[in-house]
Amino acid sequence: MKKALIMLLVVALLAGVFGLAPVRAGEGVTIQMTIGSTKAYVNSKEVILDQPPIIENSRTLVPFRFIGEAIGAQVSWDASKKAVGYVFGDMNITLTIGSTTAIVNGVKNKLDVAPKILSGRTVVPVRFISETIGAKVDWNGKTRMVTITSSGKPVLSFKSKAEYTMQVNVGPAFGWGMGAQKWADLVKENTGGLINIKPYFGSALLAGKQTNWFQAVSEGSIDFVMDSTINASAVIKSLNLFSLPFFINTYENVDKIENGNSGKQIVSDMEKLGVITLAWGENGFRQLTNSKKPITKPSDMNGLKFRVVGTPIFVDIFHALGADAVSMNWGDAVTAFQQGAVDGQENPYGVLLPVKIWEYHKYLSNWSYVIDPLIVGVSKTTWDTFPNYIKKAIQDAAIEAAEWEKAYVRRGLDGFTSINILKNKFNDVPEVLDQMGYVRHQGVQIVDLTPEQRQAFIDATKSVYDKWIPIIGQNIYDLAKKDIGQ
Ligand code: X2X
Repeated sequence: MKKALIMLLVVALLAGVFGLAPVRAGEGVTIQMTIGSTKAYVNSKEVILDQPPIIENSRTLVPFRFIGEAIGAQVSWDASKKAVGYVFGDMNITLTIGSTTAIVNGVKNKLDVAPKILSGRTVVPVRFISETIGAKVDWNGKTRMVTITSSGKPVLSFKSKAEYTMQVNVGPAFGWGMGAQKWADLVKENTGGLINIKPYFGSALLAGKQTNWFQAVSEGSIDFVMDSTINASAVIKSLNLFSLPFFINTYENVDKIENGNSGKQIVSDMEKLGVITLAWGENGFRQLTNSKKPITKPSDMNGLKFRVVGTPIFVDIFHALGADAVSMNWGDAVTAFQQGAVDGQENPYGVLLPVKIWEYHKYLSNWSYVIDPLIVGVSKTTWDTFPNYIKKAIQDAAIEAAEWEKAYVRRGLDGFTSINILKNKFNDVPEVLDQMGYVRHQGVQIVDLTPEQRQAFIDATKSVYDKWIPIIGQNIYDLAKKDIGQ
């Protein structure tokens, strides 16, 4: 007892000499550091750093021992592995010089920038360390100061559920379905089997009612989702932006909207109702197919009956074009094609190939009238149960799976861009690289609209804009136009 007291005194004295007030786990702390400056502050007390913080790839790197001790972690250095270790409560963090993979309690997290040695001093990404232990990080761009606020409370141990559910409307043979499986597989791998997500294909948890996914994920009765924005657009009105006919015409513009201010607003609309978007996937630009005749102008659609998703804007679009529209779940749609209960439908190439559309429809018009992104997301109820390192592992996997999935469904439809991403980044060369050519080869007559023909469709669907922009929100529409430079 006495010995311990003396030890404590010695430590306190030494810390006083070195100017660092020791912070024990359990105590709150505020740490301030400025890029390029050796002066740092721990609870307002000045500390001199042996290496000033630097910025690399928009991330701040700071001396590893300083940050560890300042937050109250036990710090270690393994010279043979060139690895830095932190123990904070029940959390064990390992970073390795030159590696963008950090290990937290056996779970892999991706770093934007690797730890490195600068003039003999090891520096580590400060945001990662801080957020992993649950501290808040503020960056002041003007003063170039990073402020870390930690409650000092070690994170409580986390217990995972045996299975987390994932909603997916299509089957596992679709690019979208494969993307969902890839996400689940990556999460399992990166968490060392701790997080086990099971995709329920064909909207199995919703009895096939694809337009109910948002409600289920919002309530937390389904944990994860990789599903179409169309299937959520009856609830989240701003999602109808993607279904405004002939508005978003290129892959470049889809990406700009998703990553732009309009996309952020839509994500925030969903988050308010308890669905968090981790990445954007893609179903694709939707094309028109039918069993009766080539369609080059709106009047060709007169008297034809098309299956559409059960979300109101689609009925409006088809009625504006003079066609008959029937809302139907995807699970019933294929039977309807088979039996000829409908004459046509609309879906992207990524769906047309696996469903073998040529067995039902011999005519296709490349009209790309709407784009159908996928939400790669999670219920807020579920998300809030995860410590940061689990969240990070799940988000890293979502981004990777979505990048693969987008490239897979776009392959051959955007020149060589997506084919090259698949090959170079994922070492993946799918059997069919030319999706359109493949469908044509199956005997489908494919129509490409001339600019004049396309204009006739645009003109015929103007009324949809008048009705739907106020529903979507004029502000979102304006933001989207700005995002794509219109
Ligand atoms: O039902 C459809 O058409 C599908 C598979 O594309 C969607 O889920 C939106």
